[in-house]
Amino acid sequence: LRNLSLLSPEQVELAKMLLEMGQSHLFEHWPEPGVDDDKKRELFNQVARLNSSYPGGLASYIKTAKELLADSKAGKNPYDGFTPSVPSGESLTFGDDTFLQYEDAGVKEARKAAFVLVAGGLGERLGYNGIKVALPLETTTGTCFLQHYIDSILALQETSCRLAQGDGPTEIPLAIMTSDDTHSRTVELLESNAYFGMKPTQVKFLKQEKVACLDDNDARVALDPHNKYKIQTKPHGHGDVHSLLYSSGVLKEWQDAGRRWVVFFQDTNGLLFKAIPSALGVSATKGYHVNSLAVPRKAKEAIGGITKLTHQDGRTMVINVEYNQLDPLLRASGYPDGDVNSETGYSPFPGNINQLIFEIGPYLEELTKTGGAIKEFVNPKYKDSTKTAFKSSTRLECMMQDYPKTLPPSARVGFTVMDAWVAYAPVKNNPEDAAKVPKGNPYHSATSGEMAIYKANSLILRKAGVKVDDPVLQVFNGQEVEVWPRIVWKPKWGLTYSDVKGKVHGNCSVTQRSTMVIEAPNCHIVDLSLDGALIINAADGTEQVEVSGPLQNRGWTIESVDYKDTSVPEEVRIRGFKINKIEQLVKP
Ligand code: UGB
Repeated sequence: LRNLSLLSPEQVELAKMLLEMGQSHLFEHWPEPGVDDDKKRELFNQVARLNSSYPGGLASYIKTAKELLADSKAGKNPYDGFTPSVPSGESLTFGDDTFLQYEDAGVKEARKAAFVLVAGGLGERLGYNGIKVALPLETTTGTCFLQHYIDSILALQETSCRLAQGDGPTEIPLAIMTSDDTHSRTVELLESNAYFGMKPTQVKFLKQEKVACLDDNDARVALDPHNKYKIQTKPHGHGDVHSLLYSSGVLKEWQDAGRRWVVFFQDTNGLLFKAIPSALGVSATKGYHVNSLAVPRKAKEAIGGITKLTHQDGRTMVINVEYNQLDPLLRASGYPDGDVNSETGYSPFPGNINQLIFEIGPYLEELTKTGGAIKEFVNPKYKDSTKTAFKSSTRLECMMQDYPKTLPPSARVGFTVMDAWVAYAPVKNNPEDAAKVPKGNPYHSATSGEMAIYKANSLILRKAGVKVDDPVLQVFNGQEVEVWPRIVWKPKWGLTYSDVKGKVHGNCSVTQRSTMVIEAPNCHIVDLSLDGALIINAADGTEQVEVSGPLQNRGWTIESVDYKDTSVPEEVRIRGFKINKIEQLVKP
């Protein structure tokens, strides 16, 4: 109390709130006024930040924490009363007529979309020291994820706005959620690369704040073990994106500008823009308020499963159930074997890839009610079975895909399943963990992420009529992968399957050892037979370039690299190979 005079009136109110919420330990140890006064004020500045960055403030955080910790101690299952069943959604086959119709509809709709990249996570599972969006998605061109995302959005913008002939919005905005762990490096990556061609005003940063850690079941806020004037904090999870879009006013701004869709995506999926146009088409055609993109998922694979949950009281929802909860939920609900593959070789529950498309109107309406707060969870690691003490402090967490949990049953929540080869190749696992993934399940490593790009592009060209040789199997960093010809193109060349089909003519073929890089947006491939490396450089965008004939050279080869070899840069080591550029033909 003697210290109260050090604080501003707002801080005094916060101190009272903390006392009421059982947090007196935060300042009980304070020495008399005159000692460490600045540090005491600093603690309250931090309290004010924690209070203002959480919907409902710190009091609400502590109250929810107490409830969730009590539920966790009692072993309460969050899915109590719910029975899981297989939901029905739209299932697309890449390249067929239905797919093409959706793709067409999606491209037209895209100019009314806004994109949101959640990139606040450091990717501890990957064990990479930099920010994940700076990693190359493939090392043939070295294009990083962030550049590829921006190239894709700009390609969508160009095509979509051209089709609209000047009607409605002309720019597609991008919001990037960062955190203290990633913010400055993300800004720097953009600034040092002229925003990869996007206007700086098109990009908005939303920085998420960490939340207070908790020491015990009474939700006593944890002080930093090395600084008794600082509250220990940890990330709250990607679910923060909703409250940030709401509190920053960005969502409202987008709606006022006539936008209709928000498309959320994660930091390292080099395939996702091949799936976005058609998925957006599904949202627009079916009028989905929420559309989750999904892929067939192997039972127990470490991605969430999209599940229909029916409550005893009749409520139903279609929601992602995290992989560690799906199996026990099934076992407790009359599926004694839990999460197992069906005769298709996949789990009947499609895998959530956390690429979500929301319709802005209903989304903003819901956030106006909730302030963007979504259902949280807590995952304390207890010292023993009495569940009275934690091994280390815990905190509340939230996930962006839990947004539909608060929606009324009238909300139109759907999903779109697409083959994984064309929609999902994240880079999440380090080489050691990836090598331990059960055979047949995806590695989700830098190795598999890069090989997936070549496979998808090869298969798309095959569908478009090119004779592409079969892949060979090779092992890199202990992972056996299919090595297809290294075919890479810029989104402005082949944004959609229709674009690709329209630019490939006659009898074309590509051998397995070949590399083909297409940068020129208006390049046509005519009767080309390639055996080696061919680089088609970006000419003036409008200029038509034609590439044809038999082309042969020594090409580019792939050389194994050991991930333990620290003389090789980390982004190369984590994929287990490097590209040796021996000989190539450069056009035009
Ligand atoms: N992220 C943030 O922006 N802020 C945070 O505080 C945390 C993360 P992870 P996760 O695609 O396979 C998700 O760590 O959370 C960003 C789904 O929950 O890569 O383990 C981060 O930068 C799961 O259902 O994934 O699992 C990254 O871009 C499944 O779909 C993104 O959030 C799984 O992804 C995801 O973070 C998957």
